[in-house]
Amino acid sequence: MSAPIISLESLTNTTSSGQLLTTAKSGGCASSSCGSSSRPTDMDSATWEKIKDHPCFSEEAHHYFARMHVAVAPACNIQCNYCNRKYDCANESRPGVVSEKLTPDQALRKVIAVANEVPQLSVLGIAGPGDACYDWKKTRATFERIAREIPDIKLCISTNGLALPEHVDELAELNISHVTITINMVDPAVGEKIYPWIFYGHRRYTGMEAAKILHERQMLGLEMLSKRGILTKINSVMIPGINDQHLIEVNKWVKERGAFLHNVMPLISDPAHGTCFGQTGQRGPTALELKALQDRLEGGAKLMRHCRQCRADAVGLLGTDRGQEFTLDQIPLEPGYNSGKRHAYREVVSRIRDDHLAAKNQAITTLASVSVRGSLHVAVATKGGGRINEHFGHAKEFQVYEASQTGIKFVGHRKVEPYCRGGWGEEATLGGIIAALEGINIVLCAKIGDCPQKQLMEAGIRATEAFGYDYIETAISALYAAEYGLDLSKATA
Ligand code: CLF
Ligand code: SF4
Repeated sequence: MSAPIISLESLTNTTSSGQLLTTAKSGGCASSSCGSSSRPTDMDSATWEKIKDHPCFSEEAHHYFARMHVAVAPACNIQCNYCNRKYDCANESRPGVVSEKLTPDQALRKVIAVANEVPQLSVLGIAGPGDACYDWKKTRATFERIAREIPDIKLCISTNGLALPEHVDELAELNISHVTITINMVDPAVGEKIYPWIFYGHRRYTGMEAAKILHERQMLGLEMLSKRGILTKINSVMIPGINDQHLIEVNKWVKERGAFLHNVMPLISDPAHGTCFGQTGQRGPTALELKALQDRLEGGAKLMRHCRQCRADAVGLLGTDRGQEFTLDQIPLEPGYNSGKRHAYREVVSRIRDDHLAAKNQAITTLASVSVRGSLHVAVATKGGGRINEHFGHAKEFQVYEASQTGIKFVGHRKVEPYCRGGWGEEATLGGIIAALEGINIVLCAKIGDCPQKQLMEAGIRATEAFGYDYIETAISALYAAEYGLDLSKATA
């Protein structure tokens, strides 16, 4: 049973911490277990404490919490064939994007300004725009300043791994709790097709020799982090014909060395980005190819499927980017940190989360009671909070879930151009949305007009607003039961 509705919008658009708390109280809570842990049963409490408010390391947390990146580290020590240095590091960022570079002091100013305005903020990451471990002095200075000012923010770093081993002790000292290493290969013969050169120990290396050094440093860095209990995520760029099959091997290696998550990201290759792969016509994988590989990797290192390949200066919930609201020219020169909004928001979320967990458990019971085995692919328009709370026409992405008798799994997202522009539906855009929704059975949204609904139906995709503002799992389990029929003897057992 869903709680009375507390929309994410009502939580984040209020202007004061007092209003946030009032919203929470007036919304009420259907769960009798407010404040209890919504920790998954298969996870120890120490790990849960580390990931429960990290939007990248926990799929569940990404419905509630936001990250921000500060682009303080422009230098890089390797060359990837999918990177053009005019743009941000493509290992942890959307290719073809240029971020506003900051000094550590400017970064601190920006983080304070964001923390005062974005209550969901829980993680500060440094993901370039070059390599954060190679450009270490600026990275370190930034982390130090921010930890002093906002001690409860989680610190996160992303690196290609070459300069990682020499900084692991400092990372531990600085209390950096989450590290991402991009590992695209464990065989230098594959590596030399991805990395033309590296710069290491004051020397430039090329070919197999370069790939071998990079591989050894990546493995060493990963092992050192695991030994110190720092959570690691491995990013791998899936490059069809070069490392797509090989990533199965990569998954095994990183699991054996203690990686917490493996995030396989699609290569985004565009001749206009001026990268080597863009110019040679190397293609990226389709959404279905990516999903097929991710499905093959199930059972190995745990997979991350909710990555949005964000910018090196991204701000906000994954899937939205408020970075443009916080450029240096728009933020106060000396903002004082006020923790009120962030703390009030956390209190609200801990209440909602318990209720959401109860709804999920109810959904699992419903699924298990269905008489016929089947599957359902559902695309959801959401603004966060785990609810169906976005209009079809406003959605910039749809979250995709796969339902079966055994549960409901988040399997990815599909980015789209919003259908609605200035109050009118764009016919041309609808064609693109229908193509992006390939393989989807049902679309769930808070509102949809007759016209797009009809055209989706003609393309074999049902769309409904009947579950608007419900929890995603509640709606999907009800649809699944309607589709495949409830076994009443099990349902009442
Ligand atoms: Fe940033 Fe990366 Fe930390 Fe997250 S992003 S440094 S782990 S806080 Fe997240 Fe963005 Fe994907 Fe990265 S969605 S690109 S995985
Ligand atoms: Fe570009 Fe990042 Fe590769 Fe460096 S590590 S070459 S910045 S993609």
